[in-house]
Amino acid sequence: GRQGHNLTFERYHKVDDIYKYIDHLSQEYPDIVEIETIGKTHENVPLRVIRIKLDQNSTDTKAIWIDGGIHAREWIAVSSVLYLINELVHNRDSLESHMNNIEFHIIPILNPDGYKHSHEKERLWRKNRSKPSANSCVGADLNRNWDYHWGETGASKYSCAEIYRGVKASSELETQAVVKYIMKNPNKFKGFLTFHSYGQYILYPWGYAKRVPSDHTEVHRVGQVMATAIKKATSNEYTVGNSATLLYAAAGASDDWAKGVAKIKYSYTVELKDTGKYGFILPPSEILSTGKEAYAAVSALANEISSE
Ligand code: ING
Ligand code: ZN
Repeated sequence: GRQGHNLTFERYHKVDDIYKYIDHLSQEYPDIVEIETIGKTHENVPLRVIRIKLDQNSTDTKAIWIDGGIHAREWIAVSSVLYLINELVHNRDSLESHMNNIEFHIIPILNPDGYKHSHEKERLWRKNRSKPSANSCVGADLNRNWDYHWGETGASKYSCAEIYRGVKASSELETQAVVKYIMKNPNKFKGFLTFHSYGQYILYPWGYAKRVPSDHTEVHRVGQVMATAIKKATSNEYTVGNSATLLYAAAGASDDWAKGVAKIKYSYTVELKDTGKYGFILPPSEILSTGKEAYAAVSALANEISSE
């Protein structure tokens, strides 16, 4: 396209277009964007973190982790994180000042193999595309693979299951890449947001059991601040609460790992639109407004974190 990439917020994009957009970012905004390849998938696709720091002179090094597309069929999570990136780089001069002090470490598509499969073969595919052995089914659920109470409630040991936990904790390349990256500098990260769909929830640990962390009062309050910011942006309601209580217990989710192992205080799973009318097959006409919700949540979290 005219701008050196084909990305729009009018439709869902294939992996190649998304990667071209990422390449374009580092060329167009070399002063604020840095790209790092942190690993590769089973199908040899690179996993790239996009680091955005709007004020390079800021000495404040608080960081927020953001990922989308850990589940293949949740396309809106990918496009919303792309929207967020686009907002940060394009409107850098008009954004609220607290956005300047935060480093954003972003992976818009954490499960590109699964996403590709969902685009080309099975729309409702959830897992990645790894194959642990000749007689096993394809795919592990990347949100059951993390090394914190791994394999307990709400995860399956059967490779054919939708919620297959993997052969062991952190068995999957996508999980390993993120763990290695965050654990190089865990203290730097004050927030962790993983975008999913659907349901319109802001969920916080623990997922492994109906238990809440000792600092849940503050974690809940900041979740509520994000929900309020979303409401202000689009008038949509997001419900805030503990994931195991609001949805179901599920061990091995990434937000549990982020809080339990990396010790990132503000760790959330955000379930984007909708509440069930279209579910995973959200029409492309919803991309822009859902992106605005993701941006509102991130900006609210950044504000809380920068003033803490
Ligand atoms: N939902 C999440 C899942 O992995 C979740 C919900 C997150 C449950 C964290 C427990 C802990 O099942 C989707 N849509 O994938
Ligand atoms: Zn999901």
